[in-house]
Amino acid sequence: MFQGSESDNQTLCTDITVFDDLIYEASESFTVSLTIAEGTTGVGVHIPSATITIVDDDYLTVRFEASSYNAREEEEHVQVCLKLTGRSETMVDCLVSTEPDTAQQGN
Ligand SMILES: [Ca+2]
Ligand SMILES: [Ca+2]
Repeated sequence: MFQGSESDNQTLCTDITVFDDLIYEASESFTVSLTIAEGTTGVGVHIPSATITIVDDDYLTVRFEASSYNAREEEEHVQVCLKLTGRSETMVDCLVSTEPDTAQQGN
């Protein structure tokens, strides 16, 4: 509630609670609106609504589970594993590919 004052301009602020989570997600927004209390006269509303955007502060990391793997020739394949750290509300698509010109003879 604005108090009576001789000043031409007063500012009144209110806090709206925003909950922090641990999920990687897109920014979210909602609208707040302003109305004048019933029975108040002679007061106009210039900007009747405002948009609040909650900017996500969470992130994900993806990595190989190990930095090296051993492959036995007779098994004809090697399994490499990825590790995702963090929670996401959407699918995380990853691509594993071989790097050209990195094959070397062992020691
Ligand atoms: Ca967070
Ligand atoms: Ca979040």
